[in-house]
Amino acid sequence: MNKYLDIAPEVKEALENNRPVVALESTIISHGMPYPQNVQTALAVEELIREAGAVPATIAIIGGRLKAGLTADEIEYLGKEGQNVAKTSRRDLPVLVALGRDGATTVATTMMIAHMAGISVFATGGIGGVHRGAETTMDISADLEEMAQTPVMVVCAGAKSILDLGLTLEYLETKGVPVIGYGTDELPAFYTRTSGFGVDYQLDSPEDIAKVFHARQELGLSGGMLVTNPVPEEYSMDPAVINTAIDQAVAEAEQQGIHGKKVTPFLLARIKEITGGDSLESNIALVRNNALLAAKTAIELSKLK
Ligand code: PSU
Ligand code: MN
Repeated sequence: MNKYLDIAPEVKEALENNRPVVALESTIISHGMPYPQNVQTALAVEELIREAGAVPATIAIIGGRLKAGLTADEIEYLGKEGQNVAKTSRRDLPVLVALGRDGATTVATTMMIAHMAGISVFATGGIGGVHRGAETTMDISADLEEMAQTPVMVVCAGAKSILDLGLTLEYLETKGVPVIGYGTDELPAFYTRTSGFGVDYQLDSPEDIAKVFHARQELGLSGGMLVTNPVPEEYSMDPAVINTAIDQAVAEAEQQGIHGKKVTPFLLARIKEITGGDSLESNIALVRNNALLAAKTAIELSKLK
């Protein structure tokens, strides 16, 4: 085992006995939602996964230690500190480990640490991707490169149109990452169930998702798989409202010269403000929905191993 990694006892026991485990990220806690909803959501999602019959493993870096599985106190700490905790992508890992610092893990680093721990299913809200205007800014999230090399399944609600969804799909195709629609043949756009872009494959059961991922593992293919799960109907937002808010936020980011790792948190926070907080309710509902699908899929996957 990696000497920098701590696996929580409950998670370790589940992994040793081939019981289903679902990884969860922490950037969504520190940078993706306001306090206290971030902590409430993180704890509720863990509970939901337990009720479904799997074990949750929220991932972060605490005092330079890579953690697979956090205590409620650690989740509370990450939520309360918010933006004070470093948003940690692949390039930041060695720095935080060497200097003993804290970090909130993005999709990329959560995949890395999940894989080190032996966890193959991970639930989140949305992933990073190719940003609008990337042809000049070259802003492409490290999440995509991680999907290309690390064998973890990521269950998300598609991608927000703060990204260029078409280019994001092209990138994933080039890198050999299967994009699955759960019960849909269209890529969901996070707050809304449709985007106008098709996915590679529609699968209609956790069992089929598990079978595809298992085959990918047995074939020895590198990289992960993206499962996109539409936000529940009753929580989906009016496309006109959300798209206007996104366009405004993207324009402001450009005017203010926001770049690098600040772009995504800036856009998420502005969208929340512009929609008067309406987007938060939908955000929480889709994270819960993804956690449940991930738990069911992890259960099916454990039957195949
Ligand atoms: N998209 C969301 N909510 C989030 C993120 C993305 O809807 O919280 C976070 C995730 O942790 C993701 C990260 O991995 O932002 C991507 O950041 P960047 O675009 O800087 O790679
Ligand atoms: Mn970026």
